[in-house]
Amino acid sequence: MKITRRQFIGTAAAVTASAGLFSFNMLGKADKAVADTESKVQIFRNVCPRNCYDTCAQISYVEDGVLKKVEGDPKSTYTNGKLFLKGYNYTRRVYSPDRIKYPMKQVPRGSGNWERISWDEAMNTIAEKILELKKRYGSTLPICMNKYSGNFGITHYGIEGTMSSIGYTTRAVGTPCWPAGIDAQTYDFGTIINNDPEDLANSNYIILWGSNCAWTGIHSLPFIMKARERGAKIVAIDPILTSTASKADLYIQIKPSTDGALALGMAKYILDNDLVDWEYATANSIGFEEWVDYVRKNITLDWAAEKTGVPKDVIIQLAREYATTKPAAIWVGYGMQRHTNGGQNVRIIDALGVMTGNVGKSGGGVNYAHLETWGFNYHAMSMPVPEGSVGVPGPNGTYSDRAVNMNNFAAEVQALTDPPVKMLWIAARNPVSQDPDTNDIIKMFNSMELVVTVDSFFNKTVELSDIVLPATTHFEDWDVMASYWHYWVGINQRAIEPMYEAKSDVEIAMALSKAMNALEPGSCTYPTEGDPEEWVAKEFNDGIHSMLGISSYKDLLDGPRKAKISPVAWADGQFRTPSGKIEIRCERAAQNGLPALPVWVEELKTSAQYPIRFMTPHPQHGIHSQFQNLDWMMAANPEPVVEIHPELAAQYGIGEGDMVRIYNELGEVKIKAHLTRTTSPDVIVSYEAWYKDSPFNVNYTVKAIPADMGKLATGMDGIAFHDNFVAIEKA
Ligand SMILES: Nc1nc2c(c(=O)[nH]1)N[C@H]1C(S)=C(S)[C@@H](COP(=O)(O)OP(=O)(O)OC[C@H]3O[C@@H](n4cnc5c(=O)[nH]c(N)nc54)[C@H](O)[C@@H]3O)O[C@H]1N2
Ligand SMILES: Nc1nc2c(c(=O)[nH]1)N[C@H]1C(S)=C(S)[C@@H](COP(=O)(O)OP(=O)(O)OC[C@H]3O[C@@H](n4cnc5c(=O)[nH]c(N)nc54)[C@H](O)[C@@H]3O)O[C@H]1N2
Ligand SMILES: [Mo]
Repeated sequence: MKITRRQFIGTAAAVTASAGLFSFNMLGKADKAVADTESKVQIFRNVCPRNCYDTCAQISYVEDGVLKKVEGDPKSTYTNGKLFLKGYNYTRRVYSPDRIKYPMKQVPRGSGNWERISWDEAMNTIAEKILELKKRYGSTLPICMNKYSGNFGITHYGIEGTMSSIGYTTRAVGTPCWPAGIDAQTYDFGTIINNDPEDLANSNYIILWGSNCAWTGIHSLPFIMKARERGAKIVAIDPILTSTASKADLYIQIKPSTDGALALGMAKYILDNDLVDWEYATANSIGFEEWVDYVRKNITLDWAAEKTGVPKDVIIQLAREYATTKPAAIWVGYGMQRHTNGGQNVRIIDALGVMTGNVGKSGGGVNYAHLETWGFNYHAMSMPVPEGSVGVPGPNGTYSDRAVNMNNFAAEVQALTDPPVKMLWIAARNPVSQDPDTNDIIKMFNSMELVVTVDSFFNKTVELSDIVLPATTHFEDWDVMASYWHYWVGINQRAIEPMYEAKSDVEIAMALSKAMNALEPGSCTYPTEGDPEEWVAKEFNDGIHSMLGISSYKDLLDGPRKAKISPVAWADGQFRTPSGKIEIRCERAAQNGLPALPVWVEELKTSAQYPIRFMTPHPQHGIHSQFQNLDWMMAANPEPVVEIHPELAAQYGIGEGDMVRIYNELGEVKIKAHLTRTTSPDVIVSYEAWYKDSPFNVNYTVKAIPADMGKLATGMDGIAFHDNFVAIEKA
């Protein structure tokens, strides 16, 4: 479809002009009335609920009940009136002809033979199946939920609540995003806390270490650039010369999974040249001298250069600059911990921050993520199980849910026999696109008696479902959003009525409860009625109110609020570890079978059969399987490619635009080659995404290899997405 410039800016420009009649801080019901009489344009507050660093604060413009335009809310100094590329596509998303409009059933599963059904029929079919499985197996454990990052709104934890309300169930537990890094920082500091990203502007030296924030967290870039304008140097360390790296002063192309070796080489130089902040390190940490002893005895710059592929003089330059330019900040991205030694590499980088006294400083920090603003009630989630429910037996006659690893979902579900999993409830999740080993995921789906998916689009997971339920977008729903990176919290107002027959996940839970209780009273504890706005009100508490300086959730209708907490992580030196200090030597790590110290752990290596590393990081035009399917995104980025270094391509006789077959023992991906020197000759790159009407899916070749950490804080280890080895040939 051809998109004209007029289509793109026409309505938006008109709406801006009329919206300019009233001020941004005059929101709320009265102001909507003003809007109605003067301009017919209503403005609402929204926040993007995607799993993303930026969690953009939005203002939406509605005319005659139609969402005309979405823009960044200038009241958030982080979003600062701008949106990410994806955010400007929301009108296309809300009104996409591809949206799921009604509950539908597909007979047989996978046939494409969809038939519209009523909400009553959908809910009754599902309720009957749940009750039948419960009777057959004596528990609701055969019902398995997989929910993750489609919508991170706080009321969307009502999806977990839906499951609790029917009994003990099987749950996909863990996270594919960040677990190894979370554990690394939990071992070292007691939890994850990053400096306010707006504080990056105060830095004099910034290392973007395995973070492609120009694509995945763009609103941090103005703060980084502000620092640069003041003279700060920006360094990017990445196996790929990314868009982020292209903006840096120094780009270091590192061999994947060797970041710990680079950091150890830097530490060795810093020690040998007496650049250590001994005062900070010895006062605030335990085990520092033991680690120093390890570095002195075991590490050489030649070894670090050989391991990492980074020339020795570059390691020296980086070490000297990082240790002598204060304050210096490191942003540890999630890409670099998606490896079998990823957590350990983060621990080594943490130690580098400690040895140079950069932790607890404005403009400094080893910044990864935080959850300091997430202290909501989780009311929608916290549902009791029905009386008499049976689950996995625990001590003293108690029961619990059954956990399967989200990062090894297909294999773990299929391995369960007592009782087996018979029904899937998938919501805010697209495992057929996003999980490793797509062929095994498909096999697992095919072994189910009933698959129910709640989504807004006919994606690959919906294709393998029996029943699909239409989900609202965040403009059609009430919710509240926090970020795992910046310090702002904002609200989602219902800006437009739910489209077609869409319902929010909480409304679906209420509808299911009604159906179940009608069939068998007491079988589901979820409330059967409730006003969407009230569900949001119930998530707030005094802690959140005082953190945000508000007296009610309604205050957020005036705009998002920034948490009144220190913008500098660990400034008070009160670490949340068992010892209260930074644990360079960490007993908890040792107890969990990991090295006690931040020492080098070997990376996973390619084999003779599969000699090429296939990296599949996060895309610019979408977020996982979302957005790339929309018309504007398809127009901007019509097809996927695999990026291959010309030297590697020459070895296989592959030219620009040739079709390439990428394969290993799990499966294959066929895709067009793009020759580029932005990657190295031993790494090929394709960005994970779902292109509508295309079979492209990188995960056909991706194995469920665990990362080294994650269990401590997230219940399951992370996944080494980037330790993925393949062979290639011209297709
Ligand atoms: N546009 C967009 N934004 C997103 C997302 C999206 O899909 N699209 N996803 C969101 C989510 S869920 C997440 S988890 C975050 C992830 O955000 P990022 O942390 O930026 O994650 P990735 O794209 O996985 O990886 C970042 C970089 O790490 C590099 N990398 C991989 N292995 C190594 C290594 O061994 N060493 C080093 N130094 N670098 C390495 C990759 O080449 C990549 O350029 O972004 C969020 N934001
Ligand atoms: N090869 C490879 N695979 C990866 C990664 C990688 O780097 N490489 N990254 C991994 C990472 S970090 C992540 S976070 C995962 C992401 O994996 P997922 O969590 O599965 O992410 P999405 O593709 O965003 O899919 C979420 C689905 O939720 C739907 N959705 C949106 N809003 C709502 C809502 O309100 N209600 C309901 N019910 N549904 C909604 C969307 O339409 C979409 O279909 O992918 C992982 N997979
Ligand atoms: Mo993620």
